[in-house]
Amino acid sequence: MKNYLKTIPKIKFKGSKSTDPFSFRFYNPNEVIHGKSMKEHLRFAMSYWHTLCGTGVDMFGSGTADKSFSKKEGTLAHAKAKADAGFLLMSKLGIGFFCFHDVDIAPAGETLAETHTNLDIMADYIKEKMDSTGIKCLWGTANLFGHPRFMHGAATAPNADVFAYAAASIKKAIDITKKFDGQGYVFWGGREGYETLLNTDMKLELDNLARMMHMAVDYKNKIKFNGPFYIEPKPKEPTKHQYDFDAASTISFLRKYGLEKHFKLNIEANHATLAGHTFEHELRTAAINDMFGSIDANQGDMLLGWDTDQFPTDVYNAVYCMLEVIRAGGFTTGGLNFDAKQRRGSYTPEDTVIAYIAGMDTFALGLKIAYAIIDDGRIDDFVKERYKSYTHGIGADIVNGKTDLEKLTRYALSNGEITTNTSGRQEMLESIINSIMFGNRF
Ligand code: XUL
Ligand code: CO
Repeated sequence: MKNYLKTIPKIKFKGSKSTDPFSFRFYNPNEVIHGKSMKEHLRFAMSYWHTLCGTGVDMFGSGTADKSFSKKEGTLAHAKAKADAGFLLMSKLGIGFFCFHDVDIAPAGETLAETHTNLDIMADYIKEKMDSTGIKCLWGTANLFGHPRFMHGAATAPNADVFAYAAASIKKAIDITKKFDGQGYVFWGGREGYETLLNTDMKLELDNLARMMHMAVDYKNKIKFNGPFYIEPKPKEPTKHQYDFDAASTISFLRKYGLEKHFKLNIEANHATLAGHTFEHELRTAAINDMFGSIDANQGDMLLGWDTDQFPTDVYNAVYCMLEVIRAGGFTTGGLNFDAKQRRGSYTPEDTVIAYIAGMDTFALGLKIAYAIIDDGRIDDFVKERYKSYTHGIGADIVNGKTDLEKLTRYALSNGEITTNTSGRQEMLESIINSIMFGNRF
């Protein structure tokens, strides 16, 4: 640990012409954009798991990155060294938040009681670091998918003892998140899904998932944990069919079981594309249902069918994402958590810093360009104009609930055939985006 990031300076904004790999080119934390600093708009968070625990292990080979921080893995000394490394990294990058799973921060014990003791020791240790640095917790969660006990699921496991174990883990993770004054708490149903209906009682599994969520809501209210609960949709991986498939199916689940008031969504870019949606589609779906909460910022690889969790460097995606965030009113309790890992071959601590800089610069561009698009006004004006038939006449009657099928039939009969429709002008709109993005450059 003592040499970790020793040669890396505190990362500063040096402007777009900077060739220093250890500088921000676009992210200028204190620059005010539309009344708020970039730091306040973007609310970046470090993912504890990828950054401090992930070594790059895959099914073809062992890890390439050393995350021992000079300590024996699986010990409390190692857990403390990871925390030291994480807070040093966040301080160097000026990242204000972190996100964690229970298993990321403390080693598992021989028993559940011992695991809880380890978690308490590490929660005290991390809390001190938070207090001395001012770094906050964006959200916490329980890992209910990694250990073999969760092979058939957690809240949706066929074994009630597993359900109870998962409940104990959720309770403990909420307790720790509250101790950290976390801004929210995430449920990602890692193994809440199934492989085949031949062995699955889907109705009981979904009912049980809802029972667990209701118990969590009751507990949250009991201990006065103020942050929202988030569900993070994902369509597949690790299970073939995950119950929280995408934003729409998650919202439908929440509504069916009367949970919608207690939850918002944590939308992850790579999960959206795995579901066959764009990132912005998922964000819009959350927002129009009053469930926009937080974001796991990363990107997938369109040629690969799994969750590659790459650091986001695609500026178009960041622009379309930030347009949705701004239109949803910006982040309140949420933020941009880099649920992202550097590639297996980019294995050094310097690569971690460079990867975060790349992601932060990409979202700084996304923020600035999204506001430029809004200020330009052509896109919003076009959409407004496209739907103007609903602002008067029969359209206004439809919107205001003043029509029925018979009235509309009389209208359609008297109106005659529809011979023209206005153009959707997709290519024009796409080239407006390009001209806003690159117009000043050439
Ligand atoms: C998995 C994933 C998780 C959640 C938290 O794809 O995104 O890391 O963000 O459990
Ligand atoms: Co995630």
